[in-house]
Amino acid sequence: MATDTTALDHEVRELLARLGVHESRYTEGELVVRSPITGQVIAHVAKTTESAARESIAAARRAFLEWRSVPAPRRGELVRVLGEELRAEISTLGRLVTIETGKLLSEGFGEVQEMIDICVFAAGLSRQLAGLTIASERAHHRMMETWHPLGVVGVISAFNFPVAVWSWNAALALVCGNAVVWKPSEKTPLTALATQALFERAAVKVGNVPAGLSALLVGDVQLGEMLVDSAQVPLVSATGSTAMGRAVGPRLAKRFARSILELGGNNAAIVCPSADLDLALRGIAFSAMGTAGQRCTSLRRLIVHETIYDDLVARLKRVYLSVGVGDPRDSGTLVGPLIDARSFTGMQASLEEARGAGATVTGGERVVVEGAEDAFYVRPALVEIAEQVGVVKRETFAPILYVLKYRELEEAIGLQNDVPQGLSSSIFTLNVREAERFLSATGSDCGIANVNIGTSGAEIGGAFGGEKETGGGRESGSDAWKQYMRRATNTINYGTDLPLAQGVSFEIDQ
Ligand code: UN1
Repeated sequence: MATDTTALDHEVRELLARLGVHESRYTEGELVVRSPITGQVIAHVAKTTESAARESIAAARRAFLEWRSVPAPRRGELVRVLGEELRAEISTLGRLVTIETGKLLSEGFGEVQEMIDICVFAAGLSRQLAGLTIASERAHHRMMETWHPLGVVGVISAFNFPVAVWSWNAALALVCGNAVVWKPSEKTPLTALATQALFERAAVKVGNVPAGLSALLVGDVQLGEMLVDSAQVPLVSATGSTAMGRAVGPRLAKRFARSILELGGNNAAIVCPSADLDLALRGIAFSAMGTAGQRCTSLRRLIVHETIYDDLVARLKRVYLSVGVGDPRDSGTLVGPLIDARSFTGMQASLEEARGAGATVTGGERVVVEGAEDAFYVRPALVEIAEQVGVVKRETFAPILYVLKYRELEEAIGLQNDVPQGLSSSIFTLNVREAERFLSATGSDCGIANVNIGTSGAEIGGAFGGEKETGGGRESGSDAWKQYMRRATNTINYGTDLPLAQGVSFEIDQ
């Protein structure tokens, strides 16, 4: 397999120009951007200075003060038009996602589709930001909840979903009446610049959108820290490693700011004796090898019943040894590159540790792609291991699938839950008792629990996030929007008396 390196930076220029990003933004800066497809430099992006970042946050605050008074359905119109802009550019932005992250083209397009989906959801939601009316214990009184805009929402996103995660937060935050300041991963500033340009295009089309309502901070960790520490930012939504969350969470808590944390996952699937193995195999393959194992929802542990273990593992090995590894733009490829050298080293270290614990490893070695010698392609690794030792309990952001054997469902659920993370999980079974047990209070302890599908590839309609070291945050669908608003409880007296709650008496002479 050969990859044409010369065409890549040329194509990046064309895509960015079409998406409305001015050349000076990506040719003259000090932030060096590489494509994991070839490892070659594709852009030099200007970093946001600290004073410019401060000004962006202040401008977002000013924009919020106007935006909060715009009726929510009109705010929804901006998000609807943003969705249209994304739809018009799905192949352009999708391709740029592929070039910048190394994910397959269908996944690059899928990521933009996920942005469109959340825009549609949020536009509808803009007419349904509804609060409860609650029965009052007092005569001629009414109680209700009103949801008000919150302020400037900070978004810190990771390289692997460089734009979709922003959109989950931004689409909701904007219809809820907030401004958004975004610090994307320093590995993926180009797709962020393009998304910001599309936002600006939508804002011009809609008209009367306050300047600075959505802003981008490009650069290092210090810029994210400015969001975390700014008194003008009441909520920060941060996606990344558990280590990042450990740094960010307490700093936000210290100033009583809100956080939505989406941190590490260590997702498992249980395969029961009754499972449809053809279906399970496809579900496992996509979740474990898709996006080269670089989703927070990637399948990392497989817990297989002893009676089907040999059959399933033999079939999985064939898939692992034959799956197409290479340029994600090629139609024969299912596994693209790792994001960088560090990721490769981390993967090899975990495999070494597993071998030391007696594991049998299939795959996992570097794959050299002609013309892409500076890139890091690997054959995905299937690791048979007897016990859930330390390395299995850690998240390695690479395509490693640990396979464990079980006898009783109880034991399988125990293994599934016995890790510090709690994002996604699934069970493959045709037995309704097993499925329902897995979904019950004594089953999976994760934020996402599926039956007969893999752990990754969630739709936007549900709340997305997980428990324990995954951070507890929920983004995207369901009622996640409530986190982007502040709740006021209102009690209204439309009578002529003033009865006090709980029967309290307080009579004054008048
Ligand atoms: C992530 O990896 O950070 O459920 C997000 C999924 C995608 C989102 C993943 N819809 O796999």
